[in-house]
Amino acid sequence: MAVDYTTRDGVAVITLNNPPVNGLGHSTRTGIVEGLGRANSDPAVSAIVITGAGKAFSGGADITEFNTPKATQEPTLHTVIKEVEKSAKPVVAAIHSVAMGGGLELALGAHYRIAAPGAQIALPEVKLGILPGAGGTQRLPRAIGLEAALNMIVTGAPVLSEKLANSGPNAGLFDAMAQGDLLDEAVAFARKAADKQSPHPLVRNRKIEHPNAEGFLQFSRNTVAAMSKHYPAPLKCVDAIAAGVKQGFEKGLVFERECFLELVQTPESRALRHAFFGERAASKIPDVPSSTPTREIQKVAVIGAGTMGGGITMNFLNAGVPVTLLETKQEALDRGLATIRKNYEAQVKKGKLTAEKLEARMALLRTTLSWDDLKEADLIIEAVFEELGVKEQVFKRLDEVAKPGAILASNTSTLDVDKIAAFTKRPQDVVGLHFFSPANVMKLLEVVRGKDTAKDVLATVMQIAKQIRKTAVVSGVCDGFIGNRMIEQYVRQALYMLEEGALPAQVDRAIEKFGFAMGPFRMSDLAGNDIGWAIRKRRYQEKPDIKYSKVADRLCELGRFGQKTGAGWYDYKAGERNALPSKLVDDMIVAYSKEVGVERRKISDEEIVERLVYALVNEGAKILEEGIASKASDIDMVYLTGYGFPLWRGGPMLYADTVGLYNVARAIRRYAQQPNGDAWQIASSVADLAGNGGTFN
Ligand code: T1G
Repeated sequence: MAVDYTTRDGVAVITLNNPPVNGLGHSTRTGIVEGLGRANSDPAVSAIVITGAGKAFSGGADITEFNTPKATQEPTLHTVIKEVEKSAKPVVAAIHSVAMGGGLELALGAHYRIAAPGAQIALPEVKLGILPGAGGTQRLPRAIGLEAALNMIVTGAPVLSEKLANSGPNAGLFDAMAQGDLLDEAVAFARKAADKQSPHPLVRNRKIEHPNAEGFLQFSRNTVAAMSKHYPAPLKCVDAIAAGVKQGFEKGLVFERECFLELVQTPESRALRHAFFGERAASKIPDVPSSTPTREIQKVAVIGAGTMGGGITMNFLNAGVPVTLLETKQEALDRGLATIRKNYEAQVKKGKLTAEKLEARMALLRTTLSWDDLKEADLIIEAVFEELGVKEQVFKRLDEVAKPGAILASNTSTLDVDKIAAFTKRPQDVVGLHFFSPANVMKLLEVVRGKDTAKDVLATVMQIAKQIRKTAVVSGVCDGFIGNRMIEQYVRQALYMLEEGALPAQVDRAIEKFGFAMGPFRMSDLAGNDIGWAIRKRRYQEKPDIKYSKVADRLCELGRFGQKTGAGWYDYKAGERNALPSKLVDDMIVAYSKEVGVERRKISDEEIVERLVYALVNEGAKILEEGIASKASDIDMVYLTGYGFPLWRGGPMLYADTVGLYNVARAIRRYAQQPNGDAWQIASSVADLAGNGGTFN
């Protein structure tokens, strides 16, 4: 049973014991109800304490049970909370560390609550695309007041327990804050409560005090509607709270339940839950057990103080890890240092960083021109010029200088990590750490595992990634790893569609309406069209048999590299960044179609979205088949955190599951019959899953 029961000084102590976060799964819920029954029928017991073992009071309902029979199997959380409220003997919730979601709702059903300071208190359901489904929208406003409760529920943001003690118009959430041992104080509190006359106080009986509830709720509805365009849950939170204010507790509870059942089925909620678990699953590498010992990383060195090297350095400084930054020339070092300082100063200006924190971070940074200063480093990351010869020099030098056991990482985005590892006598210590620009902002980190990369190296870099707050996804060695290999097919389709009849602004508008942060052409103008040009030229050499549209080369031959040259696929006014459709480019595209003899036709937005997104899905499926990625959710995490794929759609692979692989396969087969159809070699797993009704996730 996921609950322990003991008695102490005539007080029953019910301890939730369902690691890792005391999720309120069916066995935990059953244990609580049985504990309450036992306590109430034991004459030697005068009061009851509910508390949590381990690192949380409770992290809420067990999300893994959602949309399974267990989620609604009695005793449901509603039943548990009703049993708590009905208990003749006073129930005290003793909260430490974390009380979230259903965990907080359980505590709201208790007669009294006592908390240790520093506990994270939240109703984060909205972040999973649902809303508190066990009375949170009805009890929390009665505990801490309408405005504070609505804010917590709509944002899902945690609040520290000490901020919720006896405060606000409704006497606050906690009856006491523990000064010493939480359980001792909770038992003592419970014994005193037992002396009080029953019935013991219930949050549900409190009134919601507000001078103008209707006006506040209307204002909230307008504000929330404006900021939650693609997500239905936040507005439902407001509606459920409003129902309780207007129609009373019981009716509010019924309405909350209806909203919950509606939201938990939505694709948005499925996507958000998928991302929640996908983020955590990414750090688990199938053949690297979580018990794998990790190497101590105290000192980091970065080679190259350019845009990437500087951004990478900042990640470690932000996590309090000292960095030695190596360059070949003093002016490059000075420039890099100045850029890092400027980035921090911008944060200070925005109030996101204090001046003293800025200096503390800069104090962790040492710069040097001498390779000898790297010999103490535990982890060395090179971010030098993206050319194999340059990497060879760097890794040969590192092999001489770095101490045994140092992890040698390359920030390469396109080169073969196995080739780089082979430049050293210690390939087992070499790994790819592919940061995404700007490296101090983008959450995604592709960890590229060479064939010789040691398991403890992988375990170590996954741990470091968590420390620097990155979403790390392990990729095998292939051209472009996971993200760039897929985006290449996406761009290929985008260029073909220009040739066949579309124009840049239409393609971008269609995919941005689908939800991408930026379409392929605006993105290319931002990153620099010359970057793709260089990669294509290499590709033409390496894979002469693969056909590409040359329309992008025509653009580059005009020197139109994008924002950095003031013109690319779009025109840009001097010093401005908004993309203006360019007649010159559109005419060039039309002329190009004629040159290659392609009859231009009207291409629908639907076709644009299908060809761009299914190009990702199809390549992602091949990446899974080849074992480059170990799970579909890893591919989704790459696209959600590194490529601006809309979070409410859960990533390309989950989106394909949602559309249905049967339909994805049909569309791919249709496009394979069209001009440029040779790009559509359907992945065998897509064909198989389409045939047997399977899904990626
Ligand atoms: N259900 C199932 N598993 C959970 C879980 C949950 N609620 N919360 C965490 N886990 C797993 C997680 O997947 C990971 O698993 C491990 O616990 C450690 O998590 C009726 C319906 C609680 C602040 O949204 O915010 O209640 O990878 O790495 O950094 O109204 O987990 O080890 O196998 O995040 O210390 C509402 C979600 C649920 C809270 C702890 N509750 N969890 O953070 O550890 S819906 C939430 C968190 C609900 C009611 C509704 C965090 C945490 P694994 P972790 P952490």
